[in-house]
Amino acid sequence: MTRKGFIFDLDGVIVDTAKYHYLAWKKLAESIGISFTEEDNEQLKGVSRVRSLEKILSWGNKELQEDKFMELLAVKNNDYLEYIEKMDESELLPDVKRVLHFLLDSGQPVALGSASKNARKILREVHLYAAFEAIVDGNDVTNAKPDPEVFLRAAEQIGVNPADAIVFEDSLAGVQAANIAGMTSIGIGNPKILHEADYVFSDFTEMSNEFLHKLIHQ
Ligand code: B16
Ligand code: MG
Repeated sequence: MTRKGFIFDLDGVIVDTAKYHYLAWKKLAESIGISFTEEDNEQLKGVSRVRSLEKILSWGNKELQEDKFMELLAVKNNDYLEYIEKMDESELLPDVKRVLHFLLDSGQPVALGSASKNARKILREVHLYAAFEAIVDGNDVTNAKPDPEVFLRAAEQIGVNPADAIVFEDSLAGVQAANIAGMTSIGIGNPKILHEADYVFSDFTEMSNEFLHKLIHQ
């Protein structure tokens, strides 16, 4: 048995912030005459803020000057921040705490690997900041998922080889990043979207402690 390490994505795995990203992107897209649906939002999950705006503009066949682009990024983030200012522990997704505490009680190193630049703020608001031995977020990486950089850095910081790292992810881009890194990928969400993952659970309530025990000891 080798030493394992567990890496959690944030948005969509620990907290359901996707709905807030959706509302903020929809408002922004529509303000510049681009329609934006929940299906569009699905394609932005795990995708960095800059890349998300680039995608929205390409869907609307629009190009912007650099300063306008930066202004819109700030507008979107300010709207998003207004939603997440009010977050508290009640917005943790079901059984996140059980899974996290099972791993911590079993002595497993646990890290966060998120594309979000707001990750540290959100973790503090839901009182989970101290649970993570390492936090790697959108401020620390230059390459967005599906590039494996965020997970490789997280594994390095908790001292585990990529092959011994297990990633929980809700986005296809994130599952692909974990796979490219050579890690075990566990999709949390829709199996149709996350079919490239090694395992998929609709949410953590479906994941037993026995399954976690097997991952630790395999
Ligand atoms: P921010 P994750 C990602 O977080 C979100 O899934 C994605 O929708 C968002 O655009 C990205 O963070 C950047 O977030 O604007 O807060 O920097 O799922 O990788 O935890
Ligand atoms: Mg996510």
